[in-house]
Amino acid sequence: MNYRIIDANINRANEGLRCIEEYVRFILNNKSITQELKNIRHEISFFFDSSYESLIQSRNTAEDVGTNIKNITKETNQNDVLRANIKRIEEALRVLSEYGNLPDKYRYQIYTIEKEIMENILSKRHSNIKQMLLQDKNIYLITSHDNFNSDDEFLDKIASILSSGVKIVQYREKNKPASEIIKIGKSIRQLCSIYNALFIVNDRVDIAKILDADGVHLGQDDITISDAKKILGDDKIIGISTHKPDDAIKAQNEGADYIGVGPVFKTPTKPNTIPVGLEYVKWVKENIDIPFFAIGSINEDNFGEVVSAGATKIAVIRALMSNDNPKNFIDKFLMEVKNGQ
Ligand code: TZP
Ligand code: MG
Repeated sequence: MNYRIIDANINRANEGLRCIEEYVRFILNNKSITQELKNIRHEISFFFDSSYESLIQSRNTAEDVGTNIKNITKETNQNDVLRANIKRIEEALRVLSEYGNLPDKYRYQIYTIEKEIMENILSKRHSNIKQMLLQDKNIYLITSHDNFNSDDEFLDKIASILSSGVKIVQYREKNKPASEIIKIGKSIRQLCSIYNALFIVNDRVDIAKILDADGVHLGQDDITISDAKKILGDDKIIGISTHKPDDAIKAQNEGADYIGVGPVFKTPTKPNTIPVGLEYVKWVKENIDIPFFAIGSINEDNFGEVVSAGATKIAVIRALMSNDNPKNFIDKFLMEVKNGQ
């Protein structure tokens, strides 16, 4: 065995592994990949452990003809550092396998980890974009076809609310057949595009996909966030209703882009649900990092309390759908948020 080659490449692999471990740990905050990298480092050291003394004795850095050769790449940002170090590890592991019989499985593990890291980076990038999209959305319209005599009347109301400044709309329809939901959904989708508003579909991930919605809103009993991502991809917004701290923590851990928080007050839309009250709003404000919309019978008379509890975003049905002057409601709420901050 050529100990100088082995020694140099163990060091090279370890240094590279450490560099990417720090990236995964402190930039991506990914615990499982961090652990995998640590395990590989330890296993490689362990594999060559019996040769440790010979390896150190063979070391002659002062006379290494390679130490004066300049680095070809001068890494300029964190992603370049990451990429260069992944390549460094792969090369070092190849050398260790050729000259020191290190099993190839470690190199293959790094190839898989490289893919996982890249997917993680992309998904983080998508999350950041979605957080930015949600940032200025303070009033979320949830549609209800109840109390409208025709589809046209219903769509006109949505258009009037959009023209009053609402920038996010959820099409919620529990009673119609899929074909009709798709037909009406297409029209709402178009209206949202015209008014530059986000268009979200309630419950139905399949219909969100068909309508090329900006996202889907799930309930606790609907398909999971990760399954919704499989269908819609990483760039679509996924929101979920939550009713207690455990729901909110789970949603955040599973990668929800926002949560609904409620029902804050008793609402006829959910007649059998006990309201969660303002306490839960306060808890979410203090403990959850993703955007949240307070929901459930929020209106002009009580939104002050909701804002005082820490909400800057609300989702409403009646306060907009049954309001002859949606602009007035929107302006007053935005003023309340502004004054409350
Ligand atoms: N989820 C919790 S409360 C609610 C939903 C869909 C209904 C909200 O409607 P309103 O008219 O704002 O009380
Ligand atoms: Mg639902």
